[in-house]
Amino acid sequence: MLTIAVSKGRIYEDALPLLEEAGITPIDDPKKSRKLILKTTRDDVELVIIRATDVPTFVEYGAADMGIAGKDVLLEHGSDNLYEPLDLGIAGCRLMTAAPVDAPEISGRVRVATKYVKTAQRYFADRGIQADIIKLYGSMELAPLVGLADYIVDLVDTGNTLKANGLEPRDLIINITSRLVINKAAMKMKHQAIQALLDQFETTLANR
Ligand code: PRT
Ligand code: MG
Repeated sequence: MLTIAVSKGRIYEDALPLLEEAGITPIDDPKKSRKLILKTTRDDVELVIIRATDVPTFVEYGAADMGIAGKDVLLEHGSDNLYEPLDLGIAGCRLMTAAPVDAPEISGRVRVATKYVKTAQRYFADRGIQADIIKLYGSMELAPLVGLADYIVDLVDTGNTLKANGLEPRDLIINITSRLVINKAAMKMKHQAIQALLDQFETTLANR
């Protein structure tokens, strides 16, 4: 049995066509079902549906053989215990700093609200900027509006969320796509099945 960890939102939507090309179609629709383990049209493959940020943890510990996770989540998780053999090119966005429209550049210490604490810390440190990072779990856009922070670090796709809250994107930290990650032991123990799936994904992506 091969277990693949996927999160329910946009990554799942974008991953579905890739999985289908490999003959993997979930029997239940995770939007309608409360099941967390989804059987598929391949009896040797099941999906586990988890939070996006939990995907590297499940794969690292071998609770899933492989998973699909955003580079944002992988950077923040920061594990050397995963193979990351393939950029799936799906669920693309940008990790950026953002600030209120027309707010002046801040000299000296800045306050930054984000759920990407480690990545933001590294980014500001690399630039020699003193930053106090405030960890939030959501609604980052609110922080500059209520005086909690000068900047946020968050994912930007269309930019509509920033705009709706009077914020503007400032600096690009990194372009984000989703990656296939594989448990190291599974890569040895289930090499044939995993390699076959990898080849299939690569072929599908090459034909896009
Ligand atoms: O469990 P949780 O709710 O935190 O995760 P989720 O349900 O959002 O997970 P899922 O499966 O949707 O995947 C989240 C992953 O999708 C992220 O880790 C990214 O790799 C990727 N992704 C791509 C995005 C976006 N684009 C994106 N735009 N994740 C979030 N957003 C949010 C962003 O945080 C902001 O609030 O969308 C808003 C910005 O969008 P625009 O279009 O208004 O700019
Ligand atoms: Mg979400």
